[in-house]
Amino acid sequence: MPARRRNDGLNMKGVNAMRIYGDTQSGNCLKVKWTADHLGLPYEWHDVDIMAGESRTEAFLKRNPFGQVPVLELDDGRTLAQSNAIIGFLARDSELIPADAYSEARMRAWLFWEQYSHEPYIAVCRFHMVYLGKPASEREGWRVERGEAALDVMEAHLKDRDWLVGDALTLADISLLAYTRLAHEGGFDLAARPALRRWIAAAERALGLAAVH
Ligand SMILES: N[C@@H](CCC(=O)N[C@@H](CS)C(=O)NCC(=O)O)C(=O)O
Repeated sequence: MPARRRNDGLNMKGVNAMRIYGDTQSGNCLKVKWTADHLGLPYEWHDVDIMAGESRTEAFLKRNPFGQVPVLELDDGRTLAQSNAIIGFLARDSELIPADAYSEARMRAWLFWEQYSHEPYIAVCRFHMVYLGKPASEREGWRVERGEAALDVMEAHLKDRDWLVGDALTLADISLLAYTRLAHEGGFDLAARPALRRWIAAAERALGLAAVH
């Protein structure tokens, strides 16, 4: 069977820039920005104020019926939602995806884990505090517990590794960096998690981001 071609025929480095619809306070959106920036892909950034309902307008819902950012819009008008799907698309055939099939699968396992076992707890606690202005004491206990457990899993995994998968930055690091580096804004404390703090600093350096800690 011939090897599958991953190029869809679009020239991502072409003249017409793609558009990213997002909120620069949102980790899900920043994953997409960091990936495009790291790969040197040209894009136009369009700010969407989710608190003002801009992700629920008729025009926006045509781009993403779920009414959420981020959304990628290609120069031919096709759109793509879901942060981890978008970064996978942008980074196809790049060094951000391990070449070896098993390592690539492990990287994708972290992306699924991020959306099911990390983001709903850490990012949502942060949403309640940063966007809705609630104090840490009003966070939902079950959500806090699962967020703490997710951070513990990462701390244990990174204890004797520099990166989540293999020996270089991959999409797994980009995806998980987004809300882990902002965990304190959701009331989580990384002080007793030295491996996580070291990994955050290394990933921020690799992406050229100013440190948040
Ligand atoms: N699973 C989605 C989650 C996207 C998401 O939750 N987006 C939030 C901002 S971080 C949003 O647009 N919320 C507005 C709304 O739901 O109305 C992804 O990874 O892209």
